[in-house]
Amino acid sequence: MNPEAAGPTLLLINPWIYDFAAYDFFARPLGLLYLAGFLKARGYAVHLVDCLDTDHARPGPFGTGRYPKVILPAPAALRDIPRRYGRYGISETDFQAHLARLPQPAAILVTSLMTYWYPGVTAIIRLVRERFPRTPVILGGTYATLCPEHARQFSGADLVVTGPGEDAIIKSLENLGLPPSSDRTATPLLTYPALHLLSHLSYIPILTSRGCPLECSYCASRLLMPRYRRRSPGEAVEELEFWRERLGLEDVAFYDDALLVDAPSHLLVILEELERRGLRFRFHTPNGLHARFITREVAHRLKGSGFNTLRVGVETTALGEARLDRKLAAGDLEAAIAYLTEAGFRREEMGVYLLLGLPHQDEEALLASIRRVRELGATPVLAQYSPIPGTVLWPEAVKCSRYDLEAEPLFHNNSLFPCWPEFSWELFNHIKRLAEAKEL
Ligand code: B12
Ligand code: SF4
Repeated sequence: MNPEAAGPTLLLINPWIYDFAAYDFFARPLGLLYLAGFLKARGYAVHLVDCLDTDHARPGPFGTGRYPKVILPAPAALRDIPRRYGRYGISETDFQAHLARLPQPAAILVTSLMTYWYPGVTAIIRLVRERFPRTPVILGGTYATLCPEHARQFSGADLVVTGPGEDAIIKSLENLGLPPSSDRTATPLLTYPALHLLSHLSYIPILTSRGCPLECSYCASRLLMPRYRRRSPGEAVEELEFWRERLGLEDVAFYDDALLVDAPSHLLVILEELERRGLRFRFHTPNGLHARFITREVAHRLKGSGFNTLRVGVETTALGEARLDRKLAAGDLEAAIAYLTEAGFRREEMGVYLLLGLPHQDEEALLASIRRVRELGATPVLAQYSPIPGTVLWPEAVKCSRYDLEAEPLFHNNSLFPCWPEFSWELFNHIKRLAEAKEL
C-alpha cells in the first residue's frame, strides 16, 4: 500500500481464490498492477490490497508455493464434490486490518481471474461495501470479461467493465466525476506495472506482448485481448533492467500468450540485448511455449540465456484426431524436444502441458500422448480443461457436460472435469500416475 500522489484516492483489490485447489505458480495480479501503474501515472493516489500477497504455507522454488488455505463449506452447487473447498490467501482479519488503515477511497477497483473464482470477488465486494458503503465499486478482469451478465447480476459491483481496462477505467472514473489530474505519463517508467506495491515478490512478472495471433478452440485469449500486440524488444529490456535495479530481482516469469511468435525479431533480440548489457536473469514460462516455434536456434538461445522452468503447450499429441489447437503440426513436438535436449535441457526441466478432460477426448489418445512425451525425453504435465464461455469449443462443452455450465460459472472449475462424462477418480488417478511415471 503506497499512494505517492495527490489526485483522487483509489483502492485496487485482488480478491481471494475460492477453490478446491490453488497453487501459486508464478501468479501475480499483473493486469491489476498494470492498471495501478497506469492510474498512478495519471495522478491518482493508488492503494493496493492483494489478498494473495502473503507468505506461502509451503514455499516452493523461485517464489512459487502453496497458498495458506482456510477450509470453508463449498457453495451448494459444489456440495457433492468429495474434495475440500476453501479460501486461499490472507486471513479475513488481515484483510479487515488493511481496510482499517486506508483513507476513504473515491472508488474501489476489483480484479478477477478464473470465472469459477467469482465467490472471492463477491466476498470482497461485500466486505468493502460494509466498510465503505457509499464508495462505487468497479469490477474488471477475466471473470468480468467472460461472464459479464453473471457478474452484473451477482458480484455486487456498481459497474462491470469488460476487456483491457486502461481506457475503460479512465472513462468510468470520469463518469463518476473523478477525472485524472494528469493526462500523460510523466516518464515511461510510470506506465510499468506497479510491482513495488507488492510485499512478497521474488521474480518479475512481465508481458512482452498482449494477446495471441492464433485461435485455439478452447482458449479465451482473443476474447480477453482481441488484437495481438507486441512491445518493442528495447522496451521490454528497459523494463527488466529497471526492475532489476529497483527491486534487485533475478527471476523473471513471462505471462505472454505467444512469447515465441516471430522469435528472431522479438524474444531473441530481447535476450541478445540483455546479454550485451551484461544482465543475467533466470527465466520461467509458466504459461507455455509454442512447440512449433522452438527451432534449434531458439532452443540454444533459451538455454544460453538462463531459461529454467520450461512449459511447452501441446495439449494433445494424438495427430489422428481433429485438432483443437492451432499451434502444432506433425513432427513439431518431436523436433522441439530434440532441439531442447540438444541444447542441454533435462527431462525435468521440459514440462509438456497435455489437456485432460476435453469434450469427447479419447482416453487412449491421451495415454498415448503421455507415453509419447516421456519417450521423447520430456515430462508430461496434465492441465485440466476449464470450459470458457465464448470460445469455439464452448457449445460442445455445454452439450457434453453433466453440469449446467451456462447458468453457473462454478461448474467451469477444472477440478470437476465438467466436460468428461466418463470421469471417475480411479481413471483420473491412473492417468495421473502414468503422467508422473509411477505406472508404465
Ligand atoms: C498468466 C496466466 C496464468 C498464470 C497466473 C495468472 C495470475 N495472475 O494469477 C498461471 C500460469 C498460474 C495460470 C494458471 C491457470 N490458468 Co491462466 N492464464 C494466464 C493468462 C495467460 C494471462 C493472465 C494475465 O495476467 N494477463 C495479463 C493482464 C495484463 O491482463 P488481465 O489480467 O486480463 O488484465 C487486464 C484486463 O482484464 C483489465 N482488468 C483487470 N482487472 C481489472 C479491474 C478493473 C476494475 C478494470 C476496469 C479492468 C481490469 O485490465 C487489465 C489490463 O488491460 C490468461 C490468458 C489471458 N490472455 O489473459 C490465462 C487464463 C486466465 N487462465 C486460464 C486457465 C484455464 C488456467 C488454469 C486452470 C490452467 C490449467 N488447466 O491448469 C490454471 C489455474 C490455476 C489454478 N487453479 O491455480 C483461463 C481462464 C479459465 C476460466 N474459466 O476463467 C485463461 C483465460 C486462459 C485460457 N485458457 O483461455 N494462468
Ligand atoms: S496458441 Fe495458446 S494462447 Fe494462442 S490461441 Fe492457442 S492456446 Fe490460446
